[in-house]
Amino acid sequence: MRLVLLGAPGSGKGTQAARLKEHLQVPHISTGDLLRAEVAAGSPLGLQAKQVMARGDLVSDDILLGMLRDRFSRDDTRAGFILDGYPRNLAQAAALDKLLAELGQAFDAAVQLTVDNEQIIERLAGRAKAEGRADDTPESVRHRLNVYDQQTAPVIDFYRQHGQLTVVDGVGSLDEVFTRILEAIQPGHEVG
Ligand code: B4P
Repeated sequence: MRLVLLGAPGSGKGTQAARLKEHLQVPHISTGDLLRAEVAAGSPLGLQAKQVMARGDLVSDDILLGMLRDRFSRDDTRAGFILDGYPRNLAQAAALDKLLAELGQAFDAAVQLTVDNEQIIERLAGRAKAEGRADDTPESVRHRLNVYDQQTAPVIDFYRQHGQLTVVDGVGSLDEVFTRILEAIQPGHEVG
């Protein structure tokens, strides 16, 4: 199974991807996690990304594509993947299509998790308390939501127009949302 998870910051992409990974037995590729690992390692790329991420802006398309290319060069992605956090703008959507075509692959579904902004702000305030992530400050969250509306929402429209979009209600318990995603991507299959 090859899945692309879409949705605003705090919509539950990372949370659900971790569960889907176990269920589908395919790797979870989170561009946010890849970037945070670079920041934690203090690599040149991480140093470049750190401030951009803390502000809630998007890191450059070139850096992201390089990271993604590198990750997809590993054998474990051949059987499938859950891509979380990419693409975040139309240029990245085009780059993903090109990369997958080069690899002779195509994704099965782009799943959008929908959650209203009020609930997103509440969730990320909760994570700020629990984890202290630099980009979960109220100011950065507001900015990330604007960036999402301006740059990522067009990606959703693009996949919708191409008949590749599956919309899933992201509000509810973790189990409820997980079940909805499985029903959407594997209609008729037992969730178990
Ligand atoms: P990401 O790591 O992708 O962060 P995110 O959008 O906040 O989503 P995340 O997956 O972590 O959170 P989730 O919704 O699961 O990106 C961080 C930054 O990295 C970006 O701002 C950007 O700077 C950079 N970046 C990443 N990808 C990039 C790209 N392609 N191009 C350029 N830059 C890029 O969970 C949020 C919270 O909600 C959690 O606390 C969770 O416990 C809670 N939650 C989840 N589901 C819930 C539910 N059903 N009910 C209640 N709470 C729930």
